[in-house]
Amino acid sequence: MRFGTKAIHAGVEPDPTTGAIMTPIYQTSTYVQAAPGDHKGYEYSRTHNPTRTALQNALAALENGRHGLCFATGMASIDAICKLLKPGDEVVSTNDLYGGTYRLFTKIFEGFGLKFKFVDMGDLRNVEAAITPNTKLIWAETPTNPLLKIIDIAGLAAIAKKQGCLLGVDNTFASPYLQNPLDLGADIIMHSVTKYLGGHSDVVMGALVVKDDALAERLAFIQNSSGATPGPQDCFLVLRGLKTLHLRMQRHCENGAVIADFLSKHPKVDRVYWPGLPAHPNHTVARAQMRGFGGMISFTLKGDRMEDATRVLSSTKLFSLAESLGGVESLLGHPASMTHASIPREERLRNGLADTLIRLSVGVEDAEDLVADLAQALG
Ligand code: P1T
Repeated sequence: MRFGTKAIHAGVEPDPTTGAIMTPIYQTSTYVQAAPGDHKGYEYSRTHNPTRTALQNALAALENGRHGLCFATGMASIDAICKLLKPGDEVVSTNDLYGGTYRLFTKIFEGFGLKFKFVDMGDLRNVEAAITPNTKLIWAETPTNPLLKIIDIAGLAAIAKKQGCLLGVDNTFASPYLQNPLDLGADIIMHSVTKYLGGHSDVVMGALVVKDDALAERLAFIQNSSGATPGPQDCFLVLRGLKTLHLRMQRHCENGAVIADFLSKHPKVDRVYWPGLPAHPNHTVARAQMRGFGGMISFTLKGDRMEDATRVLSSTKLFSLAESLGGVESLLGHPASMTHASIPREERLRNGLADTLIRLSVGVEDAEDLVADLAQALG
């Protein structure tokens, strides 16, 4: 099955009791048993829920995995991965990553004895240099949030295999439409489902997809034990969103290309970060491992003045100033004060995240209108 067909059909069967073509919202906490242990595969909705099962199967199919696991938020899914580890274990993570992930690693799990090293994964020698016998997980986001760096997943997988550790990839910015990390050798894919998979800015959710049965069993144990699972109504909304994932992503990519081109030529714009630009430092890797370049773009203004950035951030009419990304409507954000405020300023600056950086989540509106909006805000 090709991607668009899978987006519509994979994991979803007509409801066995009525034939309903759309998976019902099984709004129930528990399931009646005929005798102790005599049930239809469902006992309690923290552990299993039919609406969630359909979504988990759909996500596994879209990522070419065998098992999908949904969580209440993207952060809860990364939290579950960290719970695979034990005190003394080390994680080598990319240094450009979502601020909430950095916060979870440094403010929660360091306190439980895990050790995190943040390195620039643009050069894989930095990863090799950070590895010790205690390294149990390599954690990558690609494209990274918010600098849109592209990391060579197959190269990382070779390092992880040599070390005998897990490779986890946050595939939120790409979505399975643009890239499938399991096919490139990753062990775990993570998604903030909140973003492109949900696609309509009406759900907060996370997911993991894996191939390995034993790893899936351990993660399902953590999912059930820690209990950060999503409700059936949210699972239904994401099942509905998935049916147009391929159509939305096509338009996100087309609009992304138009806006990256517009910004690159604008006299007031300094740097444009979008992996589809031939001048992007990781463009070759992006071409090799992605099927398109997506709708996330960051940029800075000439002169690097905060008041200029603030004026742009406050002047758009179609791009709404808000956290999050991946919905049908265009958003713009200021990472330094919003999504990445939990990373200390010196560390942000060291990693190339300027105070004046503006991040766009380009939606699926008409590109001409989006360009006109940015033109008036920059003007
Ligand atoms: O918000 P939540 O569903 O818990 O997902 C966290 C998360 C994980 N990974 C990446 C790459 C993310 O971008 C996010 C959430 N990001 C934003 C809210 C944002 O605006 O960048």
